[in-house]
Amino acid sequence: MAMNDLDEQAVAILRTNDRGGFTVPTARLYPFQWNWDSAFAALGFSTFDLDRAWREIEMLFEGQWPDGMVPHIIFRRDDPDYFPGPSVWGTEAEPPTSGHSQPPVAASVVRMLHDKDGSEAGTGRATALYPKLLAWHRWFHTARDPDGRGVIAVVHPWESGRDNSPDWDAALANVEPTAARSYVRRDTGHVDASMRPTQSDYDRYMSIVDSGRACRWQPACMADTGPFFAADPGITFVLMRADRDLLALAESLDIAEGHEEIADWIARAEAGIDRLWNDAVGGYTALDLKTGKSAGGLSSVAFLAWYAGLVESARADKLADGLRRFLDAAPFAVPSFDPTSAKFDRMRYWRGPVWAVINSLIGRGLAEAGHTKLADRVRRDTRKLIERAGFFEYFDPQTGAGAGGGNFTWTAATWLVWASPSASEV
Ligand code: 9WN
Repeated sequence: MAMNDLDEQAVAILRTNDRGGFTVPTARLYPFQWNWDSAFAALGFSTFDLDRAWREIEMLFEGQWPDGMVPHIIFRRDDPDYFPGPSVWGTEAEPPTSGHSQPPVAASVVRMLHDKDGSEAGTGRATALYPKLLAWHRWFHTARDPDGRGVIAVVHPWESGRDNSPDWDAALANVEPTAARSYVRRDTGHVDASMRPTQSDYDRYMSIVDSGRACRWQPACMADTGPFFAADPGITFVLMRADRDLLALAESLDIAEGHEEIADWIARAEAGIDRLWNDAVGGYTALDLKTGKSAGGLSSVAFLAWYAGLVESARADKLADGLRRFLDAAPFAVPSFDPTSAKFDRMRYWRGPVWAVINSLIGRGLAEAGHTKLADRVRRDTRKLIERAGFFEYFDPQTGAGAGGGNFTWTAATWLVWASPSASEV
């Protein structure tokens, strides 16, 4: 690809955040390997160093648990810059890890790497990863959907990757804040507190970690006795897409194992997703499985329906109207929460800011479904945000200002693979 200045900066960010085969999301604020950040990082590396791209995913799977779960953080060693560190999670895993997962984008990434890498070595690496991916997806479909509803739940807002989204407000309000011990947050030492979850959120996050540790992070115990269990449209859509990509990968690798099982998961999800449709808000919303109540507002992950391959027409039209409403209300696409809602908060993390990685998934889905105008707007805005503000963790949808951490791995990776004028991926 013909590199421009920002391409070069993005490559430098990936190189600088490289810790020897895996990247950190950004120095200091997030000093370990994070699950979905790494998958996106691999896509970024694939634009200039395929070997390094594969390595990122292989190192992520070094943290896989015997039951198939791939944790949301692999610590490898402790670092006082982040809380909660490995001793708080108490997982006894080796290498040390957190106790729950994160959105499973890796299979989709592995499929893309394999398509790009025509070499025999690449086929070998994809073949070695396939059973690990299959085991992880199986874990999600059982551990996080124990009743076979066809929707995937999270045991902690951190598992959704969208920590303080209004999607979790009602379910989190039912969690008793931790009273057991005092703790010191590190995140607000790196980033202004107005751009982070509140103290009340953190007290509840820690309370769920305490209950997870008491359950030794066993899924059945967490689903039954944990204080938080909510179906997530984000993970449900990401996994639906990842299942389709995993099946396509198996076919192109000529692997027979898993075909029927994956096809069943897809069919179950296509039927189950109805449970998350919320006619009042015209979109798919989170569902608190403890109370049976739907979250009352629309998050940007509802617009991953196209990425997941759902094309049912009446609903798709409503969703497209919802997306237009988001875009009319905010100069920069796509706010993470409905900008016309009272809960919208343009600088506070997952309550309003734009995230480049989410945009790349929404944009890809829209383009595949033939919504070319909307897809172009999402990509154009992402490009503009990065050109104006730099490689920030997230962006204010009203002013375009960058927020959260800087020199951010997944923003740089998304630039290289999708948002840059020189990017070849759709
Ligand atoms: C907790 C690393 C991660 C992302 C998440 C994002 C944020 C962590 C935190 O940072 O979460 O996992 O401490 O705030 O919400 O999506 O993977 O970039």
